Amino acid sequence: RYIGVFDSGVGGLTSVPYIMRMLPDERIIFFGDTARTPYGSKAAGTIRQFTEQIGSFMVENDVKMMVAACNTISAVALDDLQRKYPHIPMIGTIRPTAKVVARDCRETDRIGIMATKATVRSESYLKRIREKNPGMKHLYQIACPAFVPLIEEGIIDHEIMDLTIRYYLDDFIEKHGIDTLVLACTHYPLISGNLKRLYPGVKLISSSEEAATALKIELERRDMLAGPGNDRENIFYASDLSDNFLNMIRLLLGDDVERLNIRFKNLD
Ligand code: DGN
Repeated sequence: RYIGVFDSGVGGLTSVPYIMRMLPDERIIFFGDTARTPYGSKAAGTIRQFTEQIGSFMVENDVKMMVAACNTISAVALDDLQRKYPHIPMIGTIRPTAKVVARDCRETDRIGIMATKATVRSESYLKRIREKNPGMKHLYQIACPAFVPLIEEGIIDHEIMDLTIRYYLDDFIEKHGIDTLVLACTHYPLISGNLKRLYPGVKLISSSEEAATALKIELERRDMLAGPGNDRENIFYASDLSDNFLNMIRLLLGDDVERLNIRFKNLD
């Protein structure tokens, strides 16, 4: 059976290479809601309704586990989805990433959490990190809503992206003395090169990678790992087979898009 991985757009694709590397025998059904992205600036009720539609598509495909490779969905809608399908284990991005922050950072570290508006509004990261380690006092959030549309347009290695990063982060990092940035949106690993170049002393923690690590731990714990020789192929669905989606697949999974099983799926 497949692992269902989904995002509001192309961002969740950043978890896929990690999953492929860590779990080479697993097969993935990916769904990116590229026709309705971004979710990050939408109302909670809308995000829940869209997530429910993605969930039932995953259930139709009989997935054995789901990964919400999207912080916005994890913050706003994943608990509801898990209640609806209690028999399917679900992994989000926030709990695993918060656990790593609480475990690997010192209490004196000054943590900057970059995310969409919806994730920031939910305060999920603050709650989860403090649940794990109430001693972590220096937690600061910032919503960076302009990153997702620029990334979806492929505007990454360009001064417009650098200026946008500096617009959001220069003062934020300076004012709070940030030494660690949490990429609390699965699109943001795509600008980690820019971030490292602009703020070389700042450590980065990626929610895309932590979701993949959590998936591996959970599959092992539940004894649900696929055996070797799984000859199925990964399937990539999107609600709009846009150039951006294909470019992002090319960027993250290699040039040979023809060889991949890419399909259109409308959830409306
Ligand atoms: N990739 C999504 C996240 O991790 O929150 C955000 C995408 C969006 O809809 N803005």
